[in-house]
Amino acid sequence: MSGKITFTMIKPMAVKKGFIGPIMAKIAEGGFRIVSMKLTRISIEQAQKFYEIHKERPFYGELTEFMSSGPIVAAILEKDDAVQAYRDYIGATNPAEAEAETIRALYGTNLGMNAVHGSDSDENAIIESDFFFSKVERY
Ligand code: FUP
Repeated sequence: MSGKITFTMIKPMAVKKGFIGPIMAKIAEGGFRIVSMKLTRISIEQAQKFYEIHKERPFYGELTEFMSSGPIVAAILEKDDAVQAYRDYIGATNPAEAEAETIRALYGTNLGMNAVHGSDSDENAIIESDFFFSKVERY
């Protein structure tokens, strides 16, 4: 059975461009309920840990530098089949290839600065949620 939660981040460039409001509105419009949310900033070490799965990829350095370059919004979202529903809703990794009206198509800058993160499995949704939020920060 598919899980009910997924984890998202609004990435630094989207925060810098003033897209927190429009992205949160779009998330609400998509029927995702906010379980937890915070405006925060991660260190390069935290970014390296969060993206450890991509350690061997050529873009790892650039990705972790970018993700620690400014504030982000972290959130846990709830919906039936949340992981897949949210991945469909945000669109392809590269905003240029993302379907029209998806969050990445609307608010992404380029492949690296693609507006938002979305968990890729139920297992990672739990790991990523635990990375940012304690039990008492969930509603
Ligand atoms: P996604 O699951 O859609 O977030 O995509 P991936 O897990 O493949 O990639 C994670 C992040 O690495 C992306 F959000 C952006 C970045 N990335 C690059 O910067 N270059 C690439 O070639 C692929 C991904």
